[in-house]
Amino acid sequence: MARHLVTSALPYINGIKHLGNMVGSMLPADVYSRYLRQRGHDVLYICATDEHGTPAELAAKEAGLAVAEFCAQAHHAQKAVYDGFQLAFDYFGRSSSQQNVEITQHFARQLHKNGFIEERAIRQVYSPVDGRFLPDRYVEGTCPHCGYDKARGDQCENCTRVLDPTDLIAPRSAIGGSTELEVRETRHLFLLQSKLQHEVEAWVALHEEQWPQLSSSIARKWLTEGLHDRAITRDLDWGVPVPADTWPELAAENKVFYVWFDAPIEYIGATKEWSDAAPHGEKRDWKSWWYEADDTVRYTQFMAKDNVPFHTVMFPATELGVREPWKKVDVVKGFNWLTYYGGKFSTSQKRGVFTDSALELLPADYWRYFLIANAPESDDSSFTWEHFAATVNKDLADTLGNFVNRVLSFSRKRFGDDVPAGNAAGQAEEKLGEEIARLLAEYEEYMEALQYRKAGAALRALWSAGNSYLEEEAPWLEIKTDPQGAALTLRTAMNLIHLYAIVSEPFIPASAAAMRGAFALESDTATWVTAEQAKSLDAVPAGTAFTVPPVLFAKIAQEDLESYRARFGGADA
Ligand code: B3M
Ligand code: ZN
Repeated sequence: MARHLVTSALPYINGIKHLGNMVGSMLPADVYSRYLRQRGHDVLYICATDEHGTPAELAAKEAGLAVAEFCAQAHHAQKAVYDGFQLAFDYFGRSSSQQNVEITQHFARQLHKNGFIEERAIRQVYSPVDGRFLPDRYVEGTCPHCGYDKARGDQCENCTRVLDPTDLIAPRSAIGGSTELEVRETRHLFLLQSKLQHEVEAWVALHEEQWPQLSSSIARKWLTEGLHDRAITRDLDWGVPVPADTWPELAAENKVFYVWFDAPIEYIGATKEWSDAAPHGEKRDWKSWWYEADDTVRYTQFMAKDNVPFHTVMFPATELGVREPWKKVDVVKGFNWLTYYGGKFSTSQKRGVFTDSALELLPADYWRYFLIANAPESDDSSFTWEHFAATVNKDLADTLGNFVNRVLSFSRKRFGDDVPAGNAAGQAEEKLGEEIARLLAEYEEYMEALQYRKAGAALRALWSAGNSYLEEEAPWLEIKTDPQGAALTLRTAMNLIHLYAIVSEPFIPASAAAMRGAFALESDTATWVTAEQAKSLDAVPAGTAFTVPPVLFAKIAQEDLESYRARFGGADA
C-alpha cells in the first residue's frame, strides 16, 4: 500500500468557478484519489481556496466587504459547491490560514539565509488618490499593441501580450479610476531564480519522463527561456506579511508576499491545517507527507496549463532554495482548456456554465461523467449543450441506466424480490467474464496512467459489454422456453450491476451508491474487483434480496436543451 499525496490547483477566492476550472484541476484529482483509495492505497487529497493577491482585493471591493470577511464567505460558498460535486478532499483549506503564513515566512527566511532572496529597488506606479503603489494588475489602460481599452498592467486579456504598466496608453487606477498616476521607487524582495536554474533543470530532467507531454513541454519552454529573478512581494493590504524579524523596513511598509509565492506553499499549509483539525483521538501527521518524504510518498498534482510553469519551475525552485527536504512533485498532470462553444469560459465575463448553476440544473454525476470522459487532456475540448445532452442520453441513460432498470424490473416481475438462481454459468457467462476482466484491466491501466478519456472509454465498454450479453441472451424471450436459463442471465446481469457500482464510483459516486444499494448483501465491503471476481461474476449470490432504484439518469429532452441554450447561450454565445 503506497502513500499518495494528491493536490489540485487552488481555486481563486473571487467567485464561484466555472466547469472549465473544475475539470482542469479538482475533478480529475478527485477521480484519481477515489480510484487510489478503492485500490487500497493511503491517499491524502488536499486543496484550498487561493485567497491572496489582486483577485481577492478587487472582488472584496466589488462586494463592499472587508477582504477577510469576503474570503471567509467566498470560501464556504465554494466549498458548498464542491461538496455538491462530491469532491472528496481530505481537507479543503484556506491560503490565508495562520499555518500558511508561518510556513511561507519560514520558507522566505530560509531562502534569505541561503542567499536566494535579495532586496531591490524598483520603479512602480503610485496612485496619490488611492494613497498606494499599484501592483501591475491594478493599472488599466489601452493596450499599445491591439488598442484594447481594458488591458491590465501585467497582461492584455485581448491579445495576451505580457505588458509592463508603463506600456499602457492612458493608464488609470483599477481601484478608483484615477488617472493621476506617478512612477515612484519602492523596494521589494526578489527570488533569485537565476541562481537555481541548473538545480531546477536537473530536477525537471529527473521527472519529466513521468509527466504528460503538455507538462514537460511547458517546463522545458520556461527553462529554455531561462529563469529570471522575480519580485515576490507586493504593496497590498492583504497577503502573507513579510516577517519583521528578517526584513524590518519592508514589514514596516506593510509589504506582503506575492500570491504565487505563498499559494503553492499552501499545499503544505493546508496539510498542516488538516492535522490541526484532527478530531479528538485521531493522530494526523502532516509533516510525514511533506518532510523527508521523497521515498515514502508519491505526489501527483493537477492543474490547467497556465499553472504548469509555477508548479514545474517556480515552486520547485523555492523548495530547492530552502535547502530542506520538502517533498517535490512526482507527476504534474496538466490540462488544456475546456472551452464553451470554442470560446473561453470566463469568470470575470460570466461566460459559460458555472459550477453552482450546473448543480441547479442536473445532479453532479451527469457533469462528472461528461467532463471527465471528455477531459481536455491532449487538446482543448469544447463544451456544447448538444454534446453534453447526447452523452448523457446515450452513455448514462441508455447504456448504464437502462441496463440497470430493465434487468432489475424484469427479474422482480418474473422471479420476485430475490436474485434468481437458474442454471449454472455456461459458455456465454464464461465468455462474458473473460471480456469483463479484460476491459477492467484496460480501465485500471488508464486510470493508473491518468488518461481520463481512455479510462472513460474503457468504463463505457464495460457497461456496453453487459448490454451486449443481455441482447444476446434476451431473457424476455428465454423465459418462454428456458426459465432457468433466463434466471441465470438475470443473475449474471445483476452481478454486473454490482461490479459496475464498484468500478464506476470514481466517476459517478452517487449513482454507484444507488446501484450498490439495490442489493441487500450480508457483507458488501469490497472496494474493488479482482480479475477472478470479474470472470466469475458471483459476488451477488442467488437469494439476495434486491430493490429497483429509481431511474438513475433522466434523459435531457429537446425542450431542456432549448432552455439551457437560451439561458447560457449556445453556438452564438
Ligand atoms: N489560484 C488558479 C488560477 O490560476 C491559481 C492556482 C494556484 S495553485 C497553487 O486560476
Ligand atoms: Zn492587446
